[in-house]
Amino acid sequence: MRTEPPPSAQALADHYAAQATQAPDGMEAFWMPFTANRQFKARPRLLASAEGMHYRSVDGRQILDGTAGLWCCNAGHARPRIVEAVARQIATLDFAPTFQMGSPLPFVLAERLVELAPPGLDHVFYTNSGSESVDTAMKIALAYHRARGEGQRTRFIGREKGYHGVGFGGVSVGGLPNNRKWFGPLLPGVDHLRHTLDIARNAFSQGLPEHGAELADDLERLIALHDASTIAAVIIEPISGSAGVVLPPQGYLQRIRALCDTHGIVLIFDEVITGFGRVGKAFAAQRFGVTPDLMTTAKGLTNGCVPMGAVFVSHAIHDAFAHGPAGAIDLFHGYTYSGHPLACAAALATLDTYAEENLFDKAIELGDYWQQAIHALKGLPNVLDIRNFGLIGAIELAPRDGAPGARAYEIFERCFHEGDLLIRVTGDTIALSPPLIVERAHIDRIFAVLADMIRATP
Ligand code: PXG
Ligand code: PLP
Repeated sequence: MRTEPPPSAQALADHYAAQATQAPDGMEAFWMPFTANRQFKARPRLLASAEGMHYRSVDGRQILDGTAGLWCCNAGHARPRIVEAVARQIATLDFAPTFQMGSPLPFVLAERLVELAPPGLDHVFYTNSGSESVDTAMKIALAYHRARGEGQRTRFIGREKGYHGVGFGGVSVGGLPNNRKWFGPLLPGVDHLRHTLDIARNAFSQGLPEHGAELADDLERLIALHDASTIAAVIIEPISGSAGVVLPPQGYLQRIRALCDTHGIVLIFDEVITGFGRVGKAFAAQRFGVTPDLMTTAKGLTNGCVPMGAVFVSHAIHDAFAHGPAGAIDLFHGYTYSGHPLACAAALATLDTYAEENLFDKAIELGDYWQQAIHALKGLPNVLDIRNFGLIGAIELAPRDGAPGARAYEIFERCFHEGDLLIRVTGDTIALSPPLIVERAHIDRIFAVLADMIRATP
């Protein structure tokens, strides 16, 4: 009996590469996340490759990336250092446990990360995503209070319009009704601050809005209602991304910090989007001069190329766990893939790329240009508000009567199919967050295409 020789490694690699760049034969089995599956599969938008500021679609078009993937590819795509580091690492050590075992890279990376973080956030707990970072931070806050003998502090305060990922913890403190209403009662003992979007007073603000710092006093209302002694933590995004870019009014974050300090409440900043250069410093905490006790990150940590998240932990919180006997486990929490070697290699090469190219300065260097370019869309049909900070922007459109979200979705489709531009929409808000390697010519193109598509969409 003759058997075919097995295909060579090279032939197989060619086969995988071809498969990854062509439209797939069947699309039914993949249940796509946060997607209108039937609509998408009837007219797919498929990306095959990426380099620098651009994707290439499976039909061979160059698509300008106006969103850094999903707010994560801050250094742009296929950066050589990162590609090389990940390729070498997978051939050297593909996996190593971090429960009662270790390997060098998670330690090396954590030292690098705490150098970048605001002073005092000097420990790092690894996760695989923003959602896991949020779950982790919430559990650390609870356990911290318990370790200090204040185990009655179990309540969490989130905020309306907040997005903290999709775990039960994150959905419970989150404030987006569609993400909550399907999933039952969620975590008990959660309350929400009012959001800070006030288009009536702040429409077309350039940078941080002037009005609304007093909304931070809403925390006093919740403290009066529940009593501070029951509250473990407040979790907010310095800038809400997913809700369509909601900015903190000037002075708001400082006021929240002061109230948390007065009342012994842990302050968690969710910097999954704002971290790693998006607003002109490593973290929004530094740009705004407000340091939280716990800081959740993911996305830009590895430039989006290997899933990874990290929770930054203050000295005081970390040390509250270090009082048991030497053989006692600090924290009964962790993921199989916490500190995965491939993710660590990707993160280290990402941090080097950010540093070499001074990418954390870009959102300040280009901030005025970006601001002028986006605000030039004021006056186009249906544009109700424009918001910007760092290299983030949002254009709020009037919803169509009886069809909320339809207008923005149509603009999104047109940008992709006709304008070769990737944008992001939530509801009737267009959100933009280009890779930090963006140049003025790209910014010009993003807003020229967008203006055309907004005009073309009744
Ligand atoms: N917190 C914040 C502030 C986020 O923005 C998460 C947590 C969850 O991260 P993971 O890695 O579990 O998705 C996020 C994620 C969008 C969009 O278009 C935003 C996110 C994810 C997908 C889409 O606004 N943010
Ligand atoms: N479910 C089962 C049955 C498991 O054994 C584990 C981990 O060992 C998990 C879930 C959690 O997986 P992960 O650590 O990847 O989050």
